[in-house]
Amino acid sequence: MTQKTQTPSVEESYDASKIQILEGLDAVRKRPGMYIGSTSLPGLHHLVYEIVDNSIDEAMAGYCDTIEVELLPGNIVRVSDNGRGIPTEIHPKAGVSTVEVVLTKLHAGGKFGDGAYKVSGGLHGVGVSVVNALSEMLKVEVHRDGKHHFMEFRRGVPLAPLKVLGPSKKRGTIVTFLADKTIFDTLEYRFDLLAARLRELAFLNKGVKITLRDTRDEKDPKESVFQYKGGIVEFVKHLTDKKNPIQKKVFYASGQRENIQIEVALEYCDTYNDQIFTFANAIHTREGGTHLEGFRAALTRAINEYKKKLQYDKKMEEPLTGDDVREGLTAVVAILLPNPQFEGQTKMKLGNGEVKGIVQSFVYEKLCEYFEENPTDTKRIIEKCIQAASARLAAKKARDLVRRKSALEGGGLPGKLADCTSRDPAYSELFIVEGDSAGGSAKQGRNRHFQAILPLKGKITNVEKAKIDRVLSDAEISALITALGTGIGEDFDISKIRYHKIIIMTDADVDGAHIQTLILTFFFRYMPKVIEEGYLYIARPPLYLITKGKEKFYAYSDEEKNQIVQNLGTEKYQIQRYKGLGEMNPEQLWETTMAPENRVLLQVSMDDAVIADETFVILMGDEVEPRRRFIEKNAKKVENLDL
Ligand code: 0RA
Repeated sequence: MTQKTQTPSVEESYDASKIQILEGLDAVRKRPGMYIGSTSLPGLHHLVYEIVDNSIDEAMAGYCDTIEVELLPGNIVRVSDNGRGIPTEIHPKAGVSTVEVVLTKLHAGGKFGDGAYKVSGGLHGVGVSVVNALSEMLKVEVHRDGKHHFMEFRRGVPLAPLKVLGPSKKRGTIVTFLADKTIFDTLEYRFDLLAARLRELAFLNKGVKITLRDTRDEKDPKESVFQYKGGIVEFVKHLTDKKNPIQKKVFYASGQRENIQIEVALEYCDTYNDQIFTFANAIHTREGGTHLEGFRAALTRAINEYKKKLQYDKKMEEPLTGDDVREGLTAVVAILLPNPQFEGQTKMKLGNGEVKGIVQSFVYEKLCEYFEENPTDTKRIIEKCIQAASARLAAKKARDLVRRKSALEGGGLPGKLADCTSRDPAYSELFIVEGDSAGGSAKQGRNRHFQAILPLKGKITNVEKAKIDRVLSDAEISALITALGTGIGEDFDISKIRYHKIIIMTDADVDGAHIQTLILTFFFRYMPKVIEEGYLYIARPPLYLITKGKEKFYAYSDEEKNQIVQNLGTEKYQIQRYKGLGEMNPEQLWETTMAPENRVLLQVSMDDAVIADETFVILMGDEVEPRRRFIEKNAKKVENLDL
């Protein structure tokens, strides 16, 4: 796996004798999920990562600087590196080549003996033999000791022993495999998912050049090259690319404490949200864990200390909270440790208890040094945190006011909400509708038993560019929050949500797309749980009405329109292009966009926080085309959802 920093000495070098043989491959084919998590898309991608991780190991040991991943026609994958190459000599215990041992025996890495960081627990580092067992075909080429070696397998079984094809001046390993279609649901690798992980690996392994090439469609080849000399500093710069940093330079620290390697980079921007990416042995710990806890504690403590030291206490007496010091923060925390324990629902939370204190004292020490040496950046950071605290206090006042007001009004719902009669959230839907006129049609056209309508006037505050107190004072947003029933910020409680379908219904024009984006951004930033739970949808009103005599056809895309027109042939028909929801009468709106049996809903999903965040920056930009593409790509089409 992708860990370990210690370069083995000559005596310890990985010779054939160190390879431990454990067991055969039948178990893997019987229960693939145990080894790679699933046999769906994530499991399929895991195969690629498994091989790449071995190449990364070579890079970390200082023997490899170039890795290539190719998606070939027929969904064949090739991973090449210029590392040492898998050892080729006859394994003393097994009596066959070490290549064969590595490719056929479970956990025969041999690289995780004493002294090396190893990944245990979770699904990581299961070994290339698992990939072999789950591949219909696998070929391995090793360039080593001046020779070009070759071996081939079918479902993990060797076709012939390792042979020499000829001389070679190169060094490295090339693995080419075709995943077993009788095991995997799909063999369609996704370029964007692979690219996101390979980019991450390139950031975490500074200097290593990783190329992803896709020639599955020979007519449309794609290629991305990831190489970052600046490592995680460049990672942070990449994440803050479209934002305004307030520091002159990114904070960076690296070092070793006890047997843990720690690397931290951070930068504050004039934004209001935080993004902290944590890694343990190059595994993205999405659920955080002890390294994150240590980092957060150090940040809060160091900033409060310098707030006092630089006499900012006169300006604000209150101590800064964790939320205050994280506002506008982008950070990457990457550690390497022996025997990581991965916990949590998705095994993406680091559990090693000792890590918290070690990371905390290291980061605290390095931050204090930085604050001593960079007074300008330090002042800006502290002032930014103090602003966050003032906004927090103001928002609390505003919230208290809202609470008191709603207590006075008996917890009343917003005046312009036309609520449904159902009180069962699982059955209730909220349509967020652009404009009063479309809102009027929707109110008349709906099924009032389970459909509620909230018309929004104009454009809501762009939450990307506003502080929480301004966001909360936006009348449209506060009506939305009240209608949802969840509360906001520290009050937020998903279990109080009043509707399990929240449907954004806007015009199919530029303004509509903008409003849609503003609403999406609000949920993404302030109520991501709503998206994660799968409660957020986008309605797709038809673009065309085609009438032939008394018959009506609705088309939701240009292709559909063309299809309908083609089917009608030379018959007489009329086409009306809908410019807005307002052009439809209540019955039409119901029939085309609201009725569960006819409508097209897109479920909004968040696949990867990094991809999502990047795209939200695109979404907030002025260009409509990338925004439309994003929405189409990320919204899963769920037709006839209620049937
Ligand atoms: C076993 C031992 C050594 C390297 C590897 C396996 C190895 C595996 C893969 C898979 C893809 N690329 C790879 N590169 C290396 C240690 C080699 C030595 O001691 O010379």
